[in-house]
Amino acid sequence: MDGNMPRWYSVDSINTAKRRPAFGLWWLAVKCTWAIALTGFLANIVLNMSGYQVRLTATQERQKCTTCGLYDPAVAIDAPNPNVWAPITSDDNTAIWAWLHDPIRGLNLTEPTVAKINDNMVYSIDTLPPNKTDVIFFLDGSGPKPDSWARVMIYEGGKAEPVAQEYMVGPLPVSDDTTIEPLDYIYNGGMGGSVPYNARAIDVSRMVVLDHILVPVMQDIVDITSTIFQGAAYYGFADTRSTVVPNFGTPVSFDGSEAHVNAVFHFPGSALFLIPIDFYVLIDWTGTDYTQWKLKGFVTKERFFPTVDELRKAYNLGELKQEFDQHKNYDWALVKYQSELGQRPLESRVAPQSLEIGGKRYKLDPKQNYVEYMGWSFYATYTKSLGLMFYDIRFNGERILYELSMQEAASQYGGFQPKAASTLFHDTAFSIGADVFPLVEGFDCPFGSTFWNMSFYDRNQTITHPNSLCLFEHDSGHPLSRHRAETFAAENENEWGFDNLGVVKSSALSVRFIATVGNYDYIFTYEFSQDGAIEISVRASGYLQASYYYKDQGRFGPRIQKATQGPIHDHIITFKADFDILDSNNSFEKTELKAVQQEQPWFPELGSFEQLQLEKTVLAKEEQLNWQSNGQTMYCVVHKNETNQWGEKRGYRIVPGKSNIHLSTLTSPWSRHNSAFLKSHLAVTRQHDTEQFANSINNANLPFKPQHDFLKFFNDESVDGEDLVVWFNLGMHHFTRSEDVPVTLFTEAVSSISLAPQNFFDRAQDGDLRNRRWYVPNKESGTLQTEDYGVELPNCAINLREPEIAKILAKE
Ligand SMILES: *[C@@H]1O[C@H](CO)[C@@H](O)[C@H](O)[C@H]1NC(C)=O
Ligand SMILES: *[C@@H]1O[C@H](CO)[C@@H](O)[C@H](O)[C@H]1NC(C)=O
Ligand SMILES: *[C@@H]1O[C@H](CO)[C@@H](O)[C@H](O)[C@H]1NC(C)=O
Ligand SMILES: *[C@@H]1O[C@H](CO)[C@@H](O)[C@H](O)[C@H]1NC(C)=O
Ligand SMILES: *[C@@H]1O[C@H](CO)[C@@H](O)[C@H](O)[C@H]1NC(C)=O
Ligand SMILES: *[C@@H]1O[C@H](CO)[C@@H](O)[C@H](O)[C@H]1NC(C)=O
Ligand SMILES: [Cu+2]
Repeated sequence: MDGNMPRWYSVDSINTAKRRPAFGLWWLAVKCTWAIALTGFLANIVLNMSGYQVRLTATQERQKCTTCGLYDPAVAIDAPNPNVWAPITSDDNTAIWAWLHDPIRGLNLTEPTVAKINDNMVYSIDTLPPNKTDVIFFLDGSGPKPDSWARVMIYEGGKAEPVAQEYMVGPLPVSDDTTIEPLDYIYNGGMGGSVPYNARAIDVSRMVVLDHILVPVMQDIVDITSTIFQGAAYYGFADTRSTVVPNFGTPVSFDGSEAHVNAVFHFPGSALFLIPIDFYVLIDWTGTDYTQWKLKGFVTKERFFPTVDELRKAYNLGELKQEFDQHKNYDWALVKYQSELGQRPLESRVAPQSLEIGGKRYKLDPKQNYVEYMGWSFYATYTKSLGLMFYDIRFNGERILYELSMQEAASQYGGFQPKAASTLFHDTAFSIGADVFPLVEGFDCPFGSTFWNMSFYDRNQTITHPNSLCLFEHDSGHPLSRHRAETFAAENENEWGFDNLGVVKSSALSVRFIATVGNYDYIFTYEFSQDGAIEISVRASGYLQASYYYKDQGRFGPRIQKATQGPIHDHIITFKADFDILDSNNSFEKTELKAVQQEQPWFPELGSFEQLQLEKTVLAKEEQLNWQSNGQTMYCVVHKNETNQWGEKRGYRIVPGKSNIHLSTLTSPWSRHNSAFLKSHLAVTRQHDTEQFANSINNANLPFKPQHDFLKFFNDESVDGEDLVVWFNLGMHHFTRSEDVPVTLFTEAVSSISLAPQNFFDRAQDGDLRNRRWYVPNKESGTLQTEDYGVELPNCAINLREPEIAKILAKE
């Protein structure tokens, strides 16, 4: 029978159909075992068992045994356009490196491996996305392919007034036409692409030079630290006599005119974040002359000691004795099986899996990072600072989003001590996009997922992170839709007691990566559903940036180990959704569900009574918005005048999911003016090529005088019938708990949001899916008819393969 035709059969044949796969699976299981030993021996086997005849050839046999289709590669396609957002190539990077270092450029660069802080050196090379204005013309066929450009950060420590200066270099590939100019247009803080050197993003070399002051200070008091803190001694970052490791947060400056650092010490090793000691050193490291750097003081036992003398005096008086010893071993803090915790019944069986047993149902152009799936199409790319980004997201060829990208992953901590109290991380400053590593097949992503590499550049070297991005289609865990219909018509009454039953399978394509930024593992998942919705979720696992435990500081978080407190903190992850519902003539509709007093003439006895009613307003100007309490306002991006078949404006709704929050602190000095994008649930702005990013990687150290100020986006421009960008925040108020030990659990540390069609289509996007069942009683025969629409249930064995991580890592 033609697979496209509905297939009808009776209850009897359903039962048969049910038994057959069961038998088939048993048979194949046996065959697969044999196949290993007897390959080639199995031609034309004819088996007759329980009245069923099974005839398979050896080839069919092996296919079914080994793959079930789940390891088959996705169908290859050619993207309709080149990926104009693609990362700059490895060759481009090497050429840019050589070009910049050519003395002709006059940049006076020193190799980073030997550069001192008062030299000029290239700090990073990343991709500068093309302007949307240019790309739209190209996609519409009315403009040329936009040029490719790089953004280059140069630390100019050798200048009289040292700065970190960002440049744009292009067009690429490098040629005689290639130019270098300050990258100013994406920043609105008044200093363009240049920030004071004190505020430059922290890199390892800056931490190493900190030793110029930290080591003498710590050597001076080694008798104190080793006595008070279980042998703690610090002789330098790379000195094997060191028994503790310094750790510090950002910001390290307020406005670039000074630089400071608040270091805390931890016992070393992979779980160091959970085993801090109660010892802090505050340092002023303003400028590039480290002989001028100064000790600001020490903190321990909730007391501040501005000088070594004062610390020593308290020590001699016996006032520094610690109540709790910190763990020095950390076996208990590792993410491995802890046999002393016992075993749960049946847990040694393999866990359920989501597997693409029918073969992959998405198509890929891996060269262009282009994807098609169930009506969806989009391009993917990534940058070192922001990670994965999506462009030109369409459904059935109609554009919904021009861009969907993460803009910042921030966290801010609390505590009565100098480290937690002063920490606001902007993780893009730590190249969150490049903190990606091979995913574990079967655990991070399902067995049989498609894995892509991501590559970044360190100087003129290409660092490839193999298998650091995965794509997979998975079961949604619930049907997409279903209904069991009562008869509701006398003539249709039947002995089955219902009229019909329909149920539709739900699945989605997820694109996922994990960024391990020091202590934390963030898992980002973008899920494209068959109904036209996109869900974006972020989960966090990994170690807390824990604090030392103080008995009287319960207000900053619970005790989670003998000498460790889980400090309260917020995680806020900002996203950009540049909607183009069909084109760029869009509006932002707020639909409020109001309880109103109404009279209706047919209920005279009620007089005025309370009723539900929609109150629709169109956002006139750029604005930062919060979710209304009780979810009573719906936010939609709609086309200004295109309507669906029913005359309703076509649009997409922004549907809050789990933990849609904003930063709790609104005036904290550490996040004063550089974090406005963290401080509302949502924001709507007019798209500008000059407002491409919510943040800048140098902003973290400029809370009082930002390089880029998101608040300045809101300058009363109309957003009605314009090209709109919606910025939204995911996040977690991390109410730390004992269960954050050893690491935070993805199940609870999760935030999500959906973008879902709202009158975009004329009806639900489930009618054309054949992975469904339809049951109808047949009145004449009295049987229940089943329709399966010809989608065959696979009759194959599943041989899962152990992930070959060692092999993947060896290549790295
Ligand atoms: C080049 O930089 C070095 C420091 O790395 C500095 O001493 C020198 O004066 C600079 N040369 C010029 C021409 O600026
Ligand atoms: C983007 O547009 C701005 C003007 O708004 C221009 O200065 C800049 O060079 C353009 N960037 C690229 C990569 O073409
Ligand atoms: C990278 O740069 C170093 C020093 O500048 C040079 O020795 C090396 O050959 C370069 N490597 C490549 C791949 O260009
Ligand atoms: C991914 O990276 C690995 C290791 O560097 C390499 O062997 C493989 O060819 C890469 N895959 C693609 C598609 O580039
Ligand atoms: C957007 O649509 C409105 C309503 O039809 C129309 O008046 C306006 O010209 C359109 N704007 C653009 C930029 O196409
Ligand atoms: C929407 O407005 C644009 C610009 O005025 C016009 O070209 C288009 O035909 C309009 N569409 C509808 C359905 O009215
Ligand atoms: Cu957290």
